[in-house]
Amino acid sequence: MNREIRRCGRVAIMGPPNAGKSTLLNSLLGQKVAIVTPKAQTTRNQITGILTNPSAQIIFMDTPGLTQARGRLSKTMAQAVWQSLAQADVILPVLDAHLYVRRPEFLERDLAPAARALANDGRPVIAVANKIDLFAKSRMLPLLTRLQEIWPGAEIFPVSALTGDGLSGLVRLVEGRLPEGEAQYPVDQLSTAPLRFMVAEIVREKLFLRLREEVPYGVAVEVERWEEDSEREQTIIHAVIYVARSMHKAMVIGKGGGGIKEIGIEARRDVIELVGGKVHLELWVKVRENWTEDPAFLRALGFM
Ligand SMILES: Nc1nc2c(ncn2[C@@H]2O[C@H](COP(=O)(O)OP(=O)(O)OP(=O)(O)O)[C@@H](O)[C@H]2O)c(=O)[nH]1
Ligand SMILES: [Mg+2]
Repeated sequence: MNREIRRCGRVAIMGPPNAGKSTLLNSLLGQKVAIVTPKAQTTRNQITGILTNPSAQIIFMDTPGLTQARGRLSKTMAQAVWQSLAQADVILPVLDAHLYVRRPEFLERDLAPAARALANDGRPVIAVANKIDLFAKSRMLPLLTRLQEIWPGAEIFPVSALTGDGLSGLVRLVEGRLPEGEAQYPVDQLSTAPLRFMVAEIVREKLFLRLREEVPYGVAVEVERWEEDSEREQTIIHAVIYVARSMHKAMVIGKGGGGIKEIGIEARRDVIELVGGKVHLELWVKVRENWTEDPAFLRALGFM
């Protein structure tokens, strides 16, 4: 372990769906560990991202967007949020500042409950006002003032996770709020997520980007086979795409298999970046009616 590291702690990145939590995690690490799409409810699990600087190790936990939990899958997603909150030394609520610049009347509704819940918590709260690249600087001050009124216990920090604006300052601020302690992970470790999970997530990202309406929310991906083919010097990966309804299978496969082929091509590109070398990625689609309500299957997929 690195002897210079004096601070180490866990930081929960949490907030409404689509606020840019996963984008923020990836930008902070300078590498993609969490999938990102324009659709709400992309993240389903706690995703750990470890940032090790010369003097501190920050263990970020990206979490699913907080919404009204309906059904078993969304309940397990909510559990991932509460578990992360319980583990956190520092709490990092992420807000879509652009949304609140346009709709200031939502601020009170969205923030006041969290501000109240954490008022006597004692842990540092750094509220990240994200997406500042989307509006004029002149609109910033009124927003930050209002945020501070609603959440007096929080330090408020404006950033753009997309452009990187403000991120180095945010890292310094977070570092200063961490407890003292030695690094908990090797300095070159970026995440605790297994490669199999990351590959399944990459495939799910491509599905989310392609599918419409409710279809992506009934999709799950599991890597079933992972083999190193030493003769051909390639990694063979078989992944199964589960859909919750039989009519969704045809939508994933697409006309003449075109849809699934495109998903395979796009996913393979990212998988190569992740694992290096040659990759043979095969995708199958299986119907599993109502898997989102099946606790045993959810556990098999790695949900708690
Ligand atoms: N313009 C702009 N877009 C952003 C920024 N941060 C995130 N986005 C976009 O917002 C959308 C949602 O980003 P995600 O990172 O997936 O959001 P999330 O909070 O992780 O969403 P869930 O996992 O669904 O809760 C994507 O289209 C991102 O490209 C930002 O700083 N500026
Ligand atoms: Mg996310």
